Amino acid sequence: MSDGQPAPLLHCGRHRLDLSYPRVMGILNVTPDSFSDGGRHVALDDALRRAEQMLAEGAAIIDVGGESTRPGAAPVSPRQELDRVAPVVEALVRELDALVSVDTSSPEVMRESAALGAGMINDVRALRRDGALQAAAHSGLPVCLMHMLGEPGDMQVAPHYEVPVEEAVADFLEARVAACLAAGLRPERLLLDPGFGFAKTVEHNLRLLHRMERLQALKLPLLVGMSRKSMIGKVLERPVEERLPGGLALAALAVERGARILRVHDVGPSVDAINMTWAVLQEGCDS
Ligand code: 7PJ
Repeated sequence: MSDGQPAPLLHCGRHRLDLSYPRVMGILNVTPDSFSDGGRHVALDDALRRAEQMLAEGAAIIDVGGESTRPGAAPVSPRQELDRVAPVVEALVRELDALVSVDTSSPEVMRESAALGAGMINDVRALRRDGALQAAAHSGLPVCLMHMLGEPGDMQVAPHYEVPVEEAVADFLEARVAACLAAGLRPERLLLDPGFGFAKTVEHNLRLLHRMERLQALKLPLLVGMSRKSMIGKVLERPVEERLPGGLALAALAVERGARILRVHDVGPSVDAINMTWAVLQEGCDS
């Protein structure tokens, strides 16, 4: 392959995910403010329809999250998180046979989601919670390890790095990979994410994307999430509902710098932007 990335078939429970080209992960938030509050049944139905739409638009994965990790967000208990996430995971697996990833740091949520048929774990805390390494190892599922310093509640207070941000991120991820391997996780089931917007200034985020090739040295598939984030808002001075063009530009650049999974809200437009970028990059490979 052109970019020296590892063998690209990821085993995600019953699903196989071909990462020989860049794929889209659609975001499905199931925090109480994300769907209409007409009761549990209505909320579940809304979540299913939204997921169905994202799959029809070309999402390969649906990322279900029940904890808000936005800057300054309040923590939720594993019980609350499980109450939000479990019915949705179960329905997406049963009714849509979707490849579901669960955006969680809680070992309880990892265990229960795996039992319900989820195919991937996406942990913004990179399995640093007590028991998370063991729960993830036991699940046998792929895990996305993301870089963040501190906790969502305080991470944006004054992000500061002693070394260039891409080096700090690479060192952190390398250490987390080592911890995972020591806990029995298989290297071919690990993915890495620089964690755009997590304990980073806008300058850190821009530099990290620009230098993302540094992370390819770790030889694991890269996942990135920049959709609608404040780095777009700050550069373009756009509110959250006007950040799609900026996000598509970032997605194209991320693919060019080796990203293989893009975590996005706007699936259809992102699939087109990514496929167009990929077509150009492939043209350079045969000559
Ligand atoms: C990310 C995430 C990200 C991964 C969130 C938001 C904040 N998981 N979960 N990477 N961001 N892997 O979507 O604005 O960047 S929640």
